[in-house]
Amino acid sequence: MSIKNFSRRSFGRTVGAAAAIGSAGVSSAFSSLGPQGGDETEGHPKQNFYQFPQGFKWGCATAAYQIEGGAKADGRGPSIWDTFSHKPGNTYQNETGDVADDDYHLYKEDVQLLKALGAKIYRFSVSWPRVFPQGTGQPNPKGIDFYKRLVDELLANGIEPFCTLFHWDLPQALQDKFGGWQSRETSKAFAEYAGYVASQLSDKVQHFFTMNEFSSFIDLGYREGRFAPGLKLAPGPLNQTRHNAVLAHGLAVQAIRAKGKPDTKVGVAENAVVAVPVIEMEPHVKASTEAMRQLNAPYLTVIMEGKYTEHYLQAAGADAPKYTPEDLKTISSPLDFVGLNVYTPTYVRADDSAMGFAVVKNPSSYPHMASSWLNIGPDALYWSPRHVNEIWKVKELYITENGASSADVLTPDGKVYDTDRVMYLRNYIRSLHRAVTEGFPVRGYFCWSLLDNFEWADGYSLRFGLYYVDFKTQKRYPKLSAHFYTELISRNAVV
Ligand code: GBH
Repeated sequence: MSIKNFSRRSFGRTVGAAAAIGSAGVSSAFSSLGPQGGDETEGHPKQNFYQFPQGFKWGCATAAYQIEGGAKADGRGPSIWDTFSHKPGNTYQNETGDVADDDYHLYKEDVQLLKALGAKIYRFSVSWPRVFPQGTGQPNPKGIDFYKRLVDELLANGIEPFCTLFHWDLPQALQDKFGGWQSRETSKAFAEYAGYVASQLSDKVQHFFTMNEFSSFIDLGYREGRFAPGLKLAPGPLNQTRHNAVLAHGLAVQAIRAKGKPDTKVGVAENAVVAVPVIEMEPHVKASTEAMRQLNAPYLTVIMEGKYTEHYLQAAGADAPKYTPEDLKTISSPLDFVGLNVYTPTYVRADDSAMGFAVVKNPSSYPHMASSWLNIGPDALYWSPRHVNEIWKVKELYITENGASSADVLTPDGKVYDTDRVMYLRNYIRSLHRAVTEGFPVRGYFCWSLLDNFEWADGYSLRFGLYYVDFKTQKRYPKLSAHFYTELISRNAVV
């Protein structure tokens, strides 16, 4: 069945195919809430104020280590997250990604879950140590073959694949040999790997992201030690490590262009700090624009501007990274699009300091989702694309992640009423609608995430999926939010 004649009548049946893994189907699971698809007889408003432009793309995002499992399958080498999660005390109840959602074996069912939502795009990540078990050298044919099969399955179901090359699962061999991102040897190895994947997949994948979220894998992994590889570097080595990561991104952009098919598109997926003005008025708006540049200095700003801000270099002093002018050119290699992962706002006000802004600390009463860091601030999904577009004039933007954790409860009859996640998504996507309506070039949105999964140091204790996963049986159940998202996609409007 093609995606075109994917009517709500056939909807239940499509998911029925996935019922082997326990999904009852989104519509049938919530049939008491009314039909989908929205014709006027069904009591919905005739005109939806939050209508998105035709062709806007909706989908979901995942990451290899969080969903695949199959940790030792078909010659996969260990990653730093295997090592880190297997060391007691590093993750919630010492949980690991050994099995996770077992998507390595269940990917066909998971593609059906995407299709049941009506998703047109899917952002997955490639596990580097599946493809190069030792980080470099001989590729493992069975590793890349998995992604070829996944891509074929997506395309056969009318879903466009978007490929992320690095979502934190660095081959352990490169950590052992070079100290991981502490060395530019790892940056070079990343470019080789990226070029190889592009050469293998770009006949069917048009969009590649180099890295996912520099600050997460560098600052949490090499400064705070709460993520793999669990290091706490001093400021000098830390800044050099950050530099090696953005350099790796730039080298990979060049390698993908060299090895991929001519019309291959390259970008990055970054959780840029989102500076939101405390009040939408001058001078706070102006202050938030400068804050956006300064607060992202070591990552997105240097990628977009080809230089570190003066303030960043001054503040680092003797701890500033060492680099050549050539490095900066490489780091700022032109991109086809920018991906933004958006979760929380950072409030900013104008002040009379040299930089003209101050970050405002939230009171303890500030509301958050199940993850204590996940402060609720829908405006972030307006300001992130606005700032990035106004400051750096990008061609295209994607929201590469947005979503929320809830304390989901599976009822005895297999339902999950995640009203808080629906509230979160509805309000954030309304803000996105404002950004799109004002003309910022956002082309698509990837909800984080398709499935509950291995939430890094939080193990399986925090759930971000549109589908609930029973990790004992690997059964998937559509949550209320899956029903909401299906309806949103089918109307191309916030519901
Ligand atoms: C994304 O990061 C990731 O890309 C994705 O893999 C992840 O599953 C998803 O968010 C949900 O968390 O432990 O208090 O130090 C979002 C940015 C950066 C937010 C790290 C959480 C750790 C907070 N994340 N941060 S804390």
